[in-house]
Amino acid sequence: MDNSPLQVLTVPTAPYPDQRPGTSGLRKKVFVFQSRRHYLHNFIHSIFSSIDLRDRQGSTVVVGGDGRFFNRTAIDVIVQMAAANGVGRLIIGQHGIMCTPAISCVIRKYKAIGGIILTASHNPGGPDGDFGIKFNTANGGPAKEEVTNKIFQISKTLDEFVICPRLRVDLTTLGKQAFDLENKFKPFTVEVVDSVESYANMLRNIFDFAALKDLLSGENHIKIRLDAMHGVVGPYVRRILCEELGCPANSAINCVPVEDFGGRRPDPNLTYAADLVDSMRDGQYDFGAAFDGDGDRNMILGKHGFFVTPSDSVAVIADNIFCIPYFQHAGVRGFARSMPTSAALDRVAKATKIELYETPTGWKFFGNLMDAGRLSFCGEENYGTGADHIREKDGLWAVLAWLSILATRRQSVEDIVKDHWIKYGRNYFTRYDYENIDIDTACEMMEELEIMITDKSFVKQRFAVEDKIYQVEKADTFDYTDPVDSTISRNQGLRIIFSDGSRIIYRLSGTGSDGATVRIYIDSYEKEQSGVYISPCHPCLGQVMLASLATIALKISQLHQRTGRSGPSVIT
Ligand code: VG1
Ligand code: CO
Repeated sequence: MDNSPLQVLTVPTAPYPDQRPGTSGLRKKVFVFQSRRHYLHNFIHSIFSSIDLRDRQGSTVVVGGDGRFFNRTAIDVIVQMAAANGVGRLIIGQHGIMCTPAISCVIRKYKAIGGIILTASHNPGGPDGDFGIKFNTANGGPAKEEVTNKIFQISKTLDEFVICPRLRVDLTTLGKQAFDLENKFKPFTVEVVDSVESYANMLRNIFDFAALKDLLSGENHIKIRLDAMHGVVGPYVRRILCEELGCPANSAINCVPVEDFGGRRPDPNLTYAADLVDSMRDGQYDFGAAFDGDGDRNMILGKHGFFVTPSDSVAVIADNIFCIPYFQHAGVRGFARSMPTSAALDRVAKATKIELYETPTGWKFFGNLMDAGRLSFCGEENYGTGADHIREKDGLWAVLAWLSILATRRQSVEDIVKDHWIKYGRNYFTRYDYENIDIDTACEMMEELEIMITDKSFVKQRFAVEDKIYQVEKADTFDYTDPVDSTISRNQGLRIIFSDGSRIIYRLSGTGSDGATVRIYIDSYEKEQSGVYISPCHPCLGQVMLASLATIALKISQLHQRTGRSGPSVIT
């Protein structure tokens, strides 16, 4: 065996103009990574170069992914490039697998300078699907815009990268591996860690596992069904819910991570997790949940597939937050939601006199508030829920939060949600996604809309659909000033707010890989205890209730005329 130190090579390369990270990382079709020479290398080099050399030398970095196609190839390259870039130690999940919340946890635990997460989250996987790279910083959260802008700038001018091409790491065996590098005094080490352990330990300190065990496997236990959608969360569900909390093995489905997620989109919503909803209809299970590819999102269902909208889910958890021991000890400093998320949480914040923050879409904005000790619990309409135990949204945490509420209240999911509506009134919410729209068409629409709605004459305009009339009260582009460091993030969505408090929001997604995705978010608030709002929660009731506003949203934007589409790709 050749024991000579590993050579560090400098390789010339040409920059790419399109490596701008989106809402959470860089996402592209797999073939882009495969077919464009050094596409992956360039981006990884840009990440390392964005970190000051003094911080990078000898530092610890965490690496893991959701197991999708290209994950393994990417990790091999990252290891070789981390070594060449002066990183001292890599901590990698066994087999290169680790869910996004666990990576956030491990970054914090080992005081790493950051982590690289190989995932395109809920986007499809496999050779024809998407691949993605998220970069998280020392707080465990997604890199802030200042950092992602720097990465992008570097990627546009890069002309070489460094790599240790002969370095080979074994990701199957737990433990440390050390490598001697040419011109380096200290060996470069790779520590392959159990992907679940640190994260499970953390959860044990947040929740009352004895109470959860009783709920799930005690004498009067409830029956649950969890769908990991062949994403990374499967092994976590098995170890924590089945082995430790005693759920029977058949309560967890699709728990083996596969490279193409079984050909399905690992997106926990009523469209892509329809199988779970169907399997719950006959009332066999009291509680159901699904997760996305990288395990940071969750969808919550009650018996018979009763659907809890993510905006309601965050409000209900907030209202029952002291069912979770962590908050009994740590207290609650603040709540937050992303701007397009319904205002259900605001009502809880008001009633409990807890500060409420409204941020742009994307978890990085919450992280800053958490680091400053101003935020404890938050969520997004897009199936993201989480707290300040880490700096990412956390799918399994949300499930254990709900189960803690069930264990304390011993009521059904449906009763808990209905009680909530009776107490606070109900926020209806729906979202239309138009995927794969021509980028120029989408940008032109947003620009024209902005001009139109920010014109003084737009306020007070009335829109009528059938017998309903809505009058514009306020319209603007959402610009956010971070309350901690005063950083301003502009153009985070266009808002039209009507005099009855209902809203229409237009926003371009930052996570697609092909063309543009236009999102239209619509919500309204109903305080009266009419028959409608206590009637069984039909998953689509929000859509029915908000149909007039949707018509107005399409009329104002002329989206169908502009794009030739006759309807959205997905309705939430
Ligand atoms: C979407 C969601 C947002 C989420 C982001 C990353 O962003 O709307 O709530 O934080 O994805 O989630 P966008 O820009 O497409 O609307 V994940 O699970 O991809 O890390
Ligand atoms: Co995700």
